[in-house]
Amino acid sequence: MFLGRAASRTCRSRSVRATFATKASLASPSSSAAPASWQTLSTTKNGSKNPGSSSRLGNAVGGSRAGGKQWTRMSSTAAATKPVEEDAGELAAEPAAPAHQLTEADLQRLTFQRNIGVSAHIDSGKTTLTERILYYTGKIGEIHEVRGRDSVGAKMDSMDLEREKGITIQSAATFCDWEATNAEDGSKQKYSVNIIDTPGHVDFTIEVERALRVLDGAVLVLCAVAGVQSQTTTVDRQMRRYGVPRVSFINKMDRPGANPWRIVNQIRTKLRIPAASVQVPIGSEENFKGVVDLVHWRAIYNEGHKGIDVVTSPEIPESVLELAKQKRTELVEQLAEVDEEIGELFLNDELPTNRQIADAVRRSTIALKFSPVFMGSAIKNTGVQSLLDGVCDYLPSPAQKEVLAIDTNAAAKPAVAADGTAVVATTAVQNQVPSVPLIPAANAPFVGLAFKLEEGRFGQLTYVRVYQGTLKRAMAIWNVRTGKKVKVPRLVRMHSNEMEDVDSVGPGEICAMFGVECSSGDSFTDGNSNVSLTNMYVPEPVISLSIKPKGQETPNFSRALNRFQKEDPTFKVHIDKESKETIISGMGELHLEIYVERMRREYNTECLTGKPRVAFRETITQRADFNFTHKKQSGGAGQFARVIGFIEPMEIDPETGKDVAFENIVVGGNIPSNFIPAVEKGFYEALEKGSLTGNPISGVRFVLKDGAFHAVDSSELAFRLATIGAFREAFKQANAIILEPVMTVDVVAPSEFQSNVIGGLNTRRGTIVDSEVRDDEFTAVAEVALNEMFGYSNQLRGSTQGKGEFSMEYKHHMPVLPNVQKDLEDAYRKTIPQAANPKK
Ligand SMILES: Nc1nc2c(ncn2[C@@H]2O[C@H](COP(=O)(O)OP(=O)(O)OP(=O)(O)O)[C@@H](O)[C@H]2O)c(=O)[nH]1
Ligand SMILES: [Mg+2]
Repeated sequence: MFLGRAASRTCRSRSVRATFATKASLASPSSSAAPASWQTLSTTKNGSKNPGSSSRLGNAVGGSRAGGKQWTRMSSTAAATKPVEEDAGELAAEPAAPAHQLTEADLQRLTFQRNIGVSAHIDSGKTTLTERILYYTGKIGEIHEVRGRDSVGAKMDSMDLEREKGITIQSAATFCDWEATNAEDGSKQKYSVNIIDTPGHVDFTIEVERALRVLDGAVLVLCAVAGVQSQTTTVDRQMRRYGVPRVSFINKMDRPGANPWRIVNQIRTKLRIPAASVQVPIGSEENFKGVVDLVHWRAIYNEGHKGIDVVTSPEIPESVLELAKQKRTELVEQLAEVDEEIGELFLNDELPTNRQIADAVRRSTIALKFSPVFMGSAIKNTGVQSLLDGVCDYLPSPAQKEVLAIDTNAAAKPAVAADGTAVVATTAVQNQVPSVPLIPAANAPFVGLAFKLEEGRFGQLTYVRVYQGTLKRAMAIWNVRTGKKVKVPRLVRMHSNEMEDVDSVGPGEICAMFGVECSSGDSFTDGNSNVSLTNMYVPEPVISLSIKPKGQETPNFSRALNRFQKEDPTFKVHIDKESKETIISGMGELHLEIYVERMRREYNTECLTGKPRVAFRETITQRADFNFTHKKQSGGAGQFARVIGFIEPMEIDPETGKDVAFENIVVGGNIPSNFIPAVEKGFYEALEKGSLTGNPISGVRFVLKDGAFHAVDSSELAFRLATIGAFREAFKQANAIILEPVMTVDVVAPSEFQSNVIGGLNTRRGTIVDSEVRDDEFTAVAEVALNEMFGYSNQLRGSTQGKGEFSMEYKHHMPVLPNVQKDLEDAYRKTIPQAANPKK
């Protein structure tokens, strides 16, 4: 498998004292603020800055645009959804004024609620950290480790496979109550916290994607030795995509070689987020025993069984006093760059109070301008409670996160489906810019998003984020996509794989419903409003393999595949038209391996699989015109359609993620408008299979300029077939090429194996894009074609005495070398029947 778990998951580095490098390059407060990429997300719509409040708990803003985040519109890829309605167009509408107001009771509830995700690179300790959170909040009675000796396993890794492999495969949701301590007066305040622990492995990236789609804030976990790793960057991208503010947590401070300052610097330089530590460690490596809280200027230690007692002291240990002073100054300097109030004080040479610093951290974090950095060791039960306090202090409540929905009335007229129900054209809706603000008021009309599905013992379990209004058991709700009315038979709150029945769930909450059939990404309303939430981004599969059951095929085979496909939009199943084989596709070998194993365990279906194949694509490199007539006369009504236009290469649109487009510029009614959807349909159909290798085609814009029709013989079918014919002809003239997925490969190994590792990557035609040597360990980052990566796990194990680890993720598709293209085309030609093969 691709995930290099050759080495043990524990640290291997030699004991090296943390060196407190302090070369944070801070610009003066008057100079430019946040780096461009981070700033793009923090631009306020109304131009105002820092809308937070001065109270410790923040101002639940009830409909005003707290944080002023720029909405990042996402839609699924073109291949996944085909336009149904013509010209729905983008209506760049300004957000409307909210129709509902928050009541006092809403504010009381929402102010003390947090919805957070725990996300990071693989193995950084997310599940271990979540286990501590559940223990300290009283949700579980005892701590069990991931791969612990007691073989029980962590609460959030509930699947047998997760416990055996020691990795998280599915994200798990839970909720708990945390009594946050007010650092100023020691008073306690209860917060309700919904948590989703996500997997780190990129093969299960959709789990992170959908969690971040519905969460208000996140904890970005980093390893104190490895720092920012490749999946950290991926998770960072996902957080930006959905405008999720984050606090950073440098975990594994007990590891030899732990150096939090190097990691803070990496957050600034590699992730380009203005960040500063709000803590300084007391002791290091095996002597790490607490932190200095730089904001409230006190020492925090963990004592008692599993660190359950938090002991604070105004005495800062002498050994870290100087460093703490210096780091508090650095924190203020960094805040001065992103926060107006601190900036003013800084310019006037005034020192901010603890309260002013805390308020600025919260304001700038919620406004996506800053990430406060906490540190600790989950495994050694140190620093987790102060992180939880930080989540309550600095991350937004559901009322502080702007949520905009799409007005489906404006998007498209509903079409009528075969069963007579009204169907709103999905793509037309998804192409709209969301403009209707949703207000988490309990009395407002209900609006929720189904973000995850699971086949449960009692039917489909649908995870829902309630954005507006209240979801109640036995209530009738409308699926906006299908127009169907459904009843909610059962409503539950999830605690990993356990559930608790509830009668109603308020806005800002995460829950699950039983017995409601729908798809992932569907929006629900109570029928009183016609709004829809944008769906999440779904990456395309990069690898596939053929699969068949061992022995006789039973209904369980297709039952399992259907279920997995419905639950996981990155897992796809199709029957190859030529070979008649069942092909499964996914995000990586591990992804597919897990499903094959689950078929054996959960469906008693042992399967045989073929060699994994890379998901090639085809594209064009130059424009080609077409003028194609489809004509058939065989007695009765004939078929006639002519299409004229061109196809040309198209770059991916960074905003929509689409790299195929259909454009209609026909004037004068040469093709009546009722036939245009058929032309569009034909274009998308033609994209499904390229003529070079039979793989899907991407990167093409189809422009329909002109055509002709016949009053009697023209039909939708004729125009669809004419378009397919036109596309195929033009494709031949457009200098088509084959693209292959290229992966970013991240290898970590002891330094003595560096040349072996680099040599190994070179022989696989890899390009080294980054490398870092620290103490006795190094990281190499390379870009390698996925096709070259088969068997790398064994090679790495062999060349590093089992001590190297690697992970990889999809970067982009790149053209294959000419000789590879020829081989692939020859191989494809041999598989297709003679008639379809003009060269033979
Ligand atoms: N030294 C040290 N090891 C830790 C710490 N936290 C977690 N670990 C270890 O790191 C390994 C991975 O921990 P997990 O909690 O499964 O990490 P994860 O991020 O949930 O992993 P995935 O979900 O598979 O991405 C386990 O062996 C843990 O015991 C820590 O604070 N210090
Ligand atoms: Mg985990």
